[in-house]
Amino acid sequence: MLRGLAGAWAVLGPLLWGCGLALLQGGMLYPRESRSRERKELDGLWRFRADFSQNRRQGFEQQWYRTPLRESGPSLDMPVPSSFNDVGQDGRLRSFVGWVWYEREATLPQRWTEDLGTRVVLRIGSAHYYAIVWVNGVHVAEHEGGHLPFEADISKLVQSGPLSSCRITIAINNTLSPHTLPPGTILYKTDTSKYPKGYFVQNTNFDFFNYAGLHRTVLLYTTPTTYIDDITVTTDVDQDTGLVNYQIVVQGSEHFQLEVCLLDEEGRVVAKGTGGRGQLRVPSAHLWWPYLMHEHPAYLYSLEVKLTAQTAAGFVSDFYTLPVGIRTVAVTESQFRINGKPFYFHGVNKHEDADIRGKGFDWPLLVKDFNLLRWLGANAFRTSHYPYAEEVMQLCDRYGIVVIDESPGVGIVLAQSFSNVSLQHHLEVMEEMVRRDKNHPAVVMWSVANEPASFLKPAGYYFKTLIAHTKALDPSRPVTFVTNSNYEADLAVPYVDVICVNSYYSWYHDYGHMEVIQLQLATQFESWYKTYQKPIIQSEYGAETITGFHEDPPLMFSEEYQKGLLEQYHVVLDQKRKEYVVGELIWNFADFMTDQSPQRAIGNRKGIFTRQRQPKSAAFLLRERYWKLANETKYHGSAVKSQCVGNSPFTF
Ligand code: BDP
Repeated sequence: MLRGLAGAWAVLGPLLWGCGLALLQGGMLYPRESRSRERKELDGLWRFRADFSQNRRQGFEQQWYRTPLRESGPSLDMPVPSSFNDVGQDGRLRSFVGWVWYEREATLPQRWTEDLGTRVVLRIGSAHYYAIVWVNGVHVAEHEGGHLPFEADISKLVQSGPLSSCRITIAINNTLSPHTLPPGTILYKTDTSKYPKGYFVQNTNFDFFNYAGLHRTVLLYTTPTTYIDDITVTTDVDQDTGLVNYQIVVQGSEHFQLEVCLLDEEGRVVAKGTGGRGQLRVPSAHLWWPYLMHEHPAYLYSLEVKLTAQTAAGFVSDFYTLPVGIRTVAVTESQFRINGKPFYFHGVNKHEDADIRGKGFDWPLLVKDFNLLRWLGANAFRTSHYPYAEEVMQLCDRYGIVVIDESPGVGIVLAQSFSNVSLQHHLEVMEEMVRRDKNHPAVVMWSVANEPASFLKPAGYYFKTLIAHTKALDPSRPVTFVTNSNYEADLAVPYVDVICVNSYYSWYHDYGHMEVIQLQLATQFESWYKTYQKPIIQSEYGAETITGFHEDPPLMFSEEYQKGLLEQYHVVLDQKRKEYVVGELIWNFADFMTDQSPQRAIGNRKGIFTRQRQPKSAAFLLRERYWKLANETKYHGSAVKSQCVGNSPFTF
């Protein structure tokens, strides 16, 4: 039985998106240059100060945003994008909790400040966790949540006088509370025989370091004052005709015309349309296929949108080009299907994490990671445990790496974190996430959370509401969350389309006893499937491994143990993937930083690559397996060669 809406999509697609869109306020298109749009990145060195005052509020009391930061006290140079934690030598900054202040001046082109037909927008890709923004001392934006972008229209401010520059101040607070996503608690330690007065620690229920700062690009961009605010595209296939449903939102005027044009990779026009909503038909369409599933994976068309509007100042035009992949996604009782063919996820879980920059976006790191993924023969990853940078999603579209897009709903275990306040925020985060990532063909499923206490009573209502809301926002994709609860106790799994299960047999349970893995894993799969008859993904499994530790027979933490554990999992995965298991995602792609604890030897070491992206023995094991799986499950084309001329594993 088809659970997805793929069948009815051709007819219902545009209509359903209409319903979904009504819930979203305004667009969040990725800022691209075009004939009508410019962009100016503000990456580089910013001035920075952490507010070490007792109540962390000195910056507000003294209004540090009113004058240049250097006038209110000493400041440091801070790179953007980067976490602030690991770039300095001050241990207090590494573990700082509270408000930090960033500031820089931006020089603006004359046209931006003088042409009143130009709209100037300040966009912050990610500020973790809570941010307040001022331009020239005037409050322009506030945003909660560290993994999604936000914007402020600053045209009026920069066009109100003879200005050629503007001063941008951003105050960021990394404190996590039971109602933030992810949640956390601040614990005051009041025993004065052990702790100084006012001593507190930030506690969390997730296993990665709470890096903070301006993690992604901060930029200014322009549009005309009447502009393309949002575009939503969904696709379907009818025989060999691709269907592209589009919906465009315009702001600034009610009198406008829209023309859309779909171009293939050679730049040939393959379909045209007019108006704010419609369907383009592409005969003999090239479908967007995942990496290794087809000879020409990740085929992208370009949707060129042209807006012409009549304004008081005359005619204005706005242009925006969106990459479009034509593909379908559907879920049956035992399969995950892409373009009607069974798809098996063989991939990884990742983190945005690296030496020095922490969670700061970095192009060399990004390209290295994608080269490693392709070397590995991985066709998918989960954005554990928060939405990744938009540039990451764009590369997934271009390379055909399939994504399970996860919200920052990680560590929801306290009763308070299931309250209506928390739920309301979580619903809003899903809106922001769907709004940002809805047009990526690589995104095939939303994950609303990782390992919540889904056995607690309030979890049933919480996840029923959250998943229904996400489906209302985007009826075209399945929705899941990742569970580590017992199949009999879990109150949230009834609402998912695909069951994603994490398990750490012979690591956190029966540690050292790899001989029990096969039995326990088979029982896990059979219990879930018997109860729900839904496809299952092994969404995490792995073992802590310190590169260079060798023990044979294998002992925990050695490279041999990691390999041995994976091999035991693979035996069962090979049986069950013939039935209803539709994927396996190793924990983790690379070692990553965590809070300090007796269980963590400078971070989590379950990577198959080190934090510096060098392979452990398990990486070679997995590589062999993934290329074999690719050969078995590919749809089209000759055998996938992992060793071929030029030593490139990527050609067919
Ligand atoms: C899982 C979590 C993941 C952890 C992993 C581990 O989902 O974030 O890093 O365990 O303990 O439960 O290594």
